Amino acid sequence: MIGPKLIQLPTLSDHRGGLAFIEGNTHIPFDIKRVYYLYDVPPNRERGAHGHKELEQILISLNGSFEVHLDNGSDKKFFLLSNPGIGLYVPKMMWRDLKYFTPGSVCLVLASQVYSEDDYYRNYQDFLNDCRK
Ligand code: T46
Repeated sequence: MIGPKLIQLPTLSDHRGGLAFIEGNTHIPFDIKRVYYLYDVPPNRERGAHGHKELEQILISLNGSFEVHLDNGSDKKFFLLSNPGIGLYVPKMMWRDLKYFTPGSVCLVLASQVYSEDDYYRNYQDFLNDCRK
């Protein structure tokens, strides 16, 4: 199974500023079926606290920074995202907690599936049980 990893996205920069672009199945390992973003996260608030059965995602900090804590049921890793030219690939079967959002930060998410509540583990023990199957 491919683990979580940082992906350097193509970026162009000149005197007018920066531009980054992403093509599904070229720069990231899936077709993009959904895009959403997290913003206006109040200080000390956390997002996530769930896992996904099939969903794969790329998380990008468009502004500010935040931490993404990942847990596959046996190993834990965390990533500080602060660069709009870098995406974090999060594979399926990964519990995630997003925390320490700085004021004004924006988290862009590219997802491999449309939204489905059936794909979520909202209970950590259920997630662990399925990881160990
Ligand atoms: C993830 C992190 C990074 C929808 O109706 N459609 C959507 O596409 C999404 C993402 C959410 N929702 C609904 C489901 C809930 O009623 O919006 C509500 C809040 O969702 P949730 O509490 O899951 O939001 P986060 O920020 O904790 O988690 C989200 C994603 O759900 C999750 O897949 O990896 O962002």
